[in-house]
Amino acid sequence: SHRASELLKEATDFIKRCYKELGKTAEETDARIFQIKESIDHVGYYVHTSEELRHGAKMAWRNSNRCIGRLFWERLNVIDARSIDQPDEIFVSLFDHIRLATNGGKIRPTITLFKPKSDHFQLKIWNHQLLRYAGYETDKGIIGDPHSIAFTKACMALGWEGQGTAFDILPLVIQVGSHEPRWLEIPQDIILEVPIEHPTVSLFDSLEVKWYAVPIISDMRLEIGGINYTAAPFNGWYMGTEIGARNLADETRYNLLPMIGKQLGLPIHSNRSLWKDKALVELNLAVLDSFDKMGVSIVDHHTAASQFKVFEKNEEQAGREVTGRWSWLVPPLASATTHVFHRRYSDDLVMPNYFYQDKPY
Ligand code: HEM
Ligand code: NRG
Repeated sequence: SHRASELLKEATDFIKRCYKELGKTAEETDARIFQIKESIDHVGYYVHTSEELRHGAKMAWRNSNRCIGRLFWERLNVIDARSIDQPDEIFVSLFDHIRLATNGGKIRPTITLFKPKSDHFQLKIWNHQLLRYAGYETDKGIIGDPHSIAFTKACMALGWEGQGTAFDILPLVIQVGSHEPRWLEIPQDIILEVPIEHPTVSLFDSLEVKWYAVPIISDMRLEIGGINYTAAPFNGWYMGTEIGARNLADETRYNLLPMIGKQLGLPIHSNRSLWKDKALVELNLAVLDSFDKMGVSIVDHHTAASQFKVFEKNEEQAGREVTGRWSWLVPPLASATTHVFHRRYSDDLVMPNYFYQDKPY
């Protein structure tokens, strides 16, 4: 069939690239491709070896055009959870992921791979990230993270109730096949959070601002050699600006700059006072200093850009072209002080890779 020949083509492309990078012989490569062809002919799919899975997930990180953290692609910790398909066990592996990745603050880049999508099985994780704050629309305006409003409503429709604070951690929601989704609260003791405080001045009046330690993207699909891992939560550590220049600062997110401007005594009615710029710098200093004080891994944007430069050099030496999306790679603060600003990247799609998927709610 068309589907089978498409799958064999994707698989063959992947195995050739993967086995070459792993230093395997032409005989091994050909034998594996033959075996995959047989499998596709007989059952319509094939199963990755753990070595293919491990390297495929790393290649996909290396090919993530919007990611500035790719220098460390070879150091991805890959957890093979393909033997698991029961909701209770799935929740346990997601909790394990949070605990192992958090590692007391010394964050380990980690991915957990569940059974890929097939005619018989499909796992969907509804959460955008395993750890994320709820957002509520109230009479007095939005409380919490506006980014989470739709998902928070879905959780509440399933029977979840939040505390109603600006920083309620959402529950995990998973769905197997067309069964009803199931939700479970994440145990407090595996959630690491960092109170954000400036080393010398009070930025937030009486509001207690915090952020969670580990960004674990859980709504993307990993495609390796034509096989679709629809549940493949992955994490690295934060770059400070993600929190300090976007999550806490965007007008459509926590929108804290006006409060900070007032706290700092800046003339917030004059654009030319550059009060937003000053407030952003102090907020970003506070984020980095707070993570440092708690011993939680985080990278500043200058260091991240230098690391990305090393990645570019490494890739050139390996004979691979670096693909990238400029508009995402350029940090949202001090952009032109990083080399990324001053060069171009071609945004070509290279496989394997991570993809967005439709939201189930
Ligand atoms: C995007 C940094 C690890 C895959 C990003 C972004 C940053 C970043 C700053 C842009 C996010 C945004 O603007 O919203 C880092 C750092 C890491 C890291 C500092 C530390 C190790 C990883 C890992 C993977 C990965 C382990 C996958 C295995 C991606 C992908 C995107 C991305 C797929 C695009 C996400 C989207 O489109 O929403 N990364 N990353 N990154 N990163 Fe990384
Ligand atoms: N900007 C998002 C997270 C996106 C991915 N960033 C990473 N990924 N650092 C936010 O929550 O702010 N990672 O895998 O480390």
